[in-house]
Amino acid sequence: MSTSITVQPSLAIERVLTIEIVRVTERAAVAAARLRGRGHEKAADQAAVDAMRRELNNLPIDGTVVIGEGEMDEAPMLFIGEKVGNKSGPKVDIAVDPLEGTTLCAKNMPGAIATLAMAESGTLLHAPDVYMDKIAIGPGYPKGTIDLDAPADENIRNLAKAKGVKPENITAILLDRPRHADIIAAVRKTGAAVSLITDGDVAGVIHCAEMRTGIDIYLGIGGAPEGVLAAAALRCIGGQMQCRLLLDTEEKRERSRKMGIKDPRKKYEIEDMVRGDCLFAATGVTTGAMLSGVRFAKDMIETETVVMRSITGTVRWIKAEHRQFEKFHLD
Ligand code: VTB
Repeated sequence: MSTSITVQPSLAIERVLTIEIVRVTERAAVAAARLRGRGHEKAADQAAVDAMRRELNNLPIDGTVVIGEGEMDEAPMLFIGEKVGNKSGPKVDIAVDPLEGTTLCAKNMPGAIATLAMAESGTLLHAPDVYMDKIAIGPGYPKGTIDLDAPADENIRNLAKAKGVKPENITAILLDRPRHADIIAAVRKTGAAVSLITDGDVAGVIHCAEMRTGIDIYLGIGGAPEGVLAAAALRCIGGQMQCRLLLDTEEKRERSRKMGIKDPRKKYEIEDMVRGDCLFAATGVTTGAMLSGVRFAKDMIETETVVMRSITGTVRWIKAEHRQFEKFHLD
């Protein structure tokens, strides 16, 4: 009788990629971090894009960017549809946000990250760069605890009930935008607390699944690409999320039709946005609630990355000390 374990080749490759993608977000984060606090959003973003693209092209994958920096004609690097990788591995979809929180980086404020998600080919939602209405909570609650179409106060009360606490013990996180005034008022009326962020709602959604952040629920409107990235993270660590694209003009509906969106009013669950197994990685650029930012020492660069894998639900927090930092200087 054989005791050997058969590992499906595709899974073995994917496991290796877990570590490979850490290098990709690390490089992007270091490149952006060099431009922290310089007031140049575009320059920091471009540095992150260039570094991420270079590293992606070294990976043993046959990858296609499905969420990227824009359409081919407007973004020369990591555009939607761009092929990345050295083609020696599996066909994968890739969602990237080389610098999530460009303003946070330019102003050296907390919470800028370099992030990407990778999934089996054909399984990531091709979300256009439009707004998306989102609601998310962490793992451990019965399905149906939240509903994107229910009023915010009802969601807060249902979540409190499911958690076994009073609404006063619930904290909601939202982007600090005038468009959220009504939701914020409704949440506060229940007695719950509101935590406001200026940017960076990929991390905002993930905070709901991290006990130590004290965040229970994400509410409000953010970017659709960021929504798919956050859904990939929740697919790995658990939680519930519902989203709807905000396609309020014919131009946006047409653009999304071209990207394969059939029903413009569809309410997406995590499994609709990330239809297969996935990996998610994020490296801190500036220090935030989730990750430490890049630290430049005299002869070392330190990074912190979180990397997740949906097949096993494993979450790794990787603190790296980079000593061959002349390589990074070349970026
Ligand atoms: C969010 C946030 C991003 O865009 O998606 C937000 O995660 C939504 O757009 O970091 P508005 O800024 O227009 O509200 C960012 O803030 C990036 O601009």
